[in-house]
Amino acid sequence: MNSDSCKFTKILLVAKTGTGKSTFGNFILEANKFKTSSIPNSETKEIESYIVNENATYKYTIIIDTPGTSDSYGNDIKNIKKMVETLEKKYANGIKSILFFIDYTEKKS
Ligand SMILES: Nc1nc2c(ncn2[C@@H]2O[C@H](COP(=O)(O)OP(=O)(O)O)[C@@H](O)[C@H]2O)c(=O)[nH]1
Ligand SMILES: [Mg+2]
Repeated sequence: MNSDSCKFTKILLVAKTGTGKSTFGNFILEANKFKTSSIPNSETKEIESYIVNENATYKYTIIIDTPGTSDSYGNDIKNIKKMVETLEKKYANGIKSILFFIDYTEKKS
């Protein structure tokens, strides 16, 4: 990876709602930018992104929080389609990394 691509690294956070995507984003940003929720609904409705180390000359990262999958309102397909469209439009030069979150404490039925 050259220094230019480092400068624009983007991390996409993907997971079921309530798994901690927004919390993790805030942790990395060291700021409460993403709204979090303790109740199991879908807090993140739109794709949101913020820049880490905004004032640094090199290696800033845009971290992107997405609407959850297994949405509590049953909007998965709609959300995913919208997410892909928005990613193509807004982040056309590519996402460098995707982080998938899994709640390993959740009971499997
Ligand atoms: N115990 C615990 N709770 C967490 C952790 N990360 C997030 N949470 C809580 O889980 C809930 C959902 O988190 P949120 O970031 O809104 O999830 P999102 O829907 O994936 O964006 C919130 O009440 C958080 O405080 C974690 O690592 N441990
Ligand atoms: Mg969220």
